[in-house]
Formats: sequence, C-alpha cells, structure tokens
Amino acid sequence: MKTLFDDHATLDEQRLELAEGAVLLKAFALGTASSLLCELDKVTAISPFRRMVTPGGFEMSIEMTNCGPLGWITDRSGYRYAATDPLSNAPWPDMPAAYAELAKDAASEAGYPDFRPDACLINRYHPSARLTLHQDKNESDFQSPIVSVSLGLPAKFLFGGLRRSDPTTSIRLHHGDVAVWGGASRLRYHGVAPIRKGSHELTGSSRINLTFRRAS
Ligand code: MD3
Ligand code: FE
Repeated sequence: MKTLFDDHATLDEQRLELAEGAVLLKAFALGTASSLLCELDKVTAISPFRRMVTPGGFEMSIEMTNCGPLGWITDRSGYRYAATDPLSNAPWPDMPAAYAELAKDAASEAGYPDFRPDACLINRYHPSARLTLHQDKNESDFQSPIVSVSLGLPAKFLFGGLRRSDPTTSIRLHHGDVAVWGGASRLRYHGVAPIRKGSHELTGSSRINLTFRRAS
C-alpha cells in the first residue's frame, strides 16, 4: 500500500549531478531508513559485522558484512566476491526485498533502468574509522552502476578521477542520502574521511553505508 509518507517528494528530496554518470539523490532513503535498519538487524544476526584484513595484513578500521548472492571480502589472499560468509561457510543472508527495491528505484531515478544487484556490501563506521581512496573494480560488470545508501552519522565523502593522483572533491553525505555511480564515474577513485563523534537517533554512535553492486 502506498501512503502519503511513501511519496519521496514530501521528504525534501533533491537530485544533484556530481559528475558525468554520478547522481546524488538527497534524502531519497529517508522514508525507508528505519525499515532498512530493522532488516539490517536480521542480516547481522546471521552474518555479524567483522573487521576484515587487507592483503597487506592490516585490519580495516570499518566493520563489514554482506547480504545477497555474493559478498565482498578481503583477507591475506586478496580482495574478491564470495558466495559464502567465511565466518560460517554458509551463504550470505538473502538480500531483503526492500533493499533490492530501493537500489533499483534509485538507479532508475539516476538514469540506469533495470538495475538488479547481486551483492550488497554493508559498512559500519565508528568515530575515526575511514576508508582510504580506492576504486571498486572487483566486479565483473562495470556497465552496471553502484548504488550507495548512507544511514546514521554524516560523513565527508571524497571522490577523485580515474587516477589516484587526480584532484578530489569532497561532499557531505547525510542520513538518507543515496548516491549512484555509473557510466564515466563507475571507476572513479573515492574514499571516506575519518568519521567524527556524534549521536544519531537511529544508529547511535555509528554510520552505516549500504553499497549495491552487480558483481557477476
Ligand atoms: C564512486 N563505500 O564500500 S559509498 C565501498 O561510504 C565504499 O562506505 C563508501 O566506497 C562508504 O566500496 C562510499 C559511495 C561510493 C561507492 C562506490 C563507488 C562511491 C563510488 C564506486 C565508484 C565511484
Ligand atoms: Fe568503494
């Protein structure tokens, strides 16, 4: 059933072109945020957040888990997608229908119809956690966009060009913001500056980011 509160236009949304192929949908997930977080509790009851290790042997400062057919992992042997959670050797939890629907709707709004993600990487940041500048290139499909949903504490998000040395632009991502990175922006370098201490009514002292991908 659709109610007045499902209407994105009532929630102060704004559509911003960040770069060629990259669109920021401010507040796009504001109306569904609390149900997304409720679904997150079900996912983490099966596959809990954990700090993964990079191939170089460093523990990442952010905690991660996944849902959907494929999940992004890193360990001493490298970065890759896997069909099972290495903690349990069981399949990752199913992608909640509300997640797949939100990702599809956001991609469509940004000009990428028929987005069917097969992986959702979930990052949790506590104060001082960060993500250094990187490209997302472990997916075999660069035609599909990546859709990212920010929840909880705000973040200073950095995006650059196609080379690590290209200059970066920074934007602030807030609770409910959705960004879609496709086309010429799909392989841009990007990262997240250290999260500052704070408190959010739905996530407490953390920031959660969902990234939807077509990995296979
Ligand atoms: C630009 N996550 O999980 S989301 C990641 O906020 C990741 O947790 C960040 O980068 C986070 O890999 C940023 C925004 C984002 C995601 C993918 C992109 C921006 C992107 C891919 C290409 C270009
Ligand atoms: Fe990334």
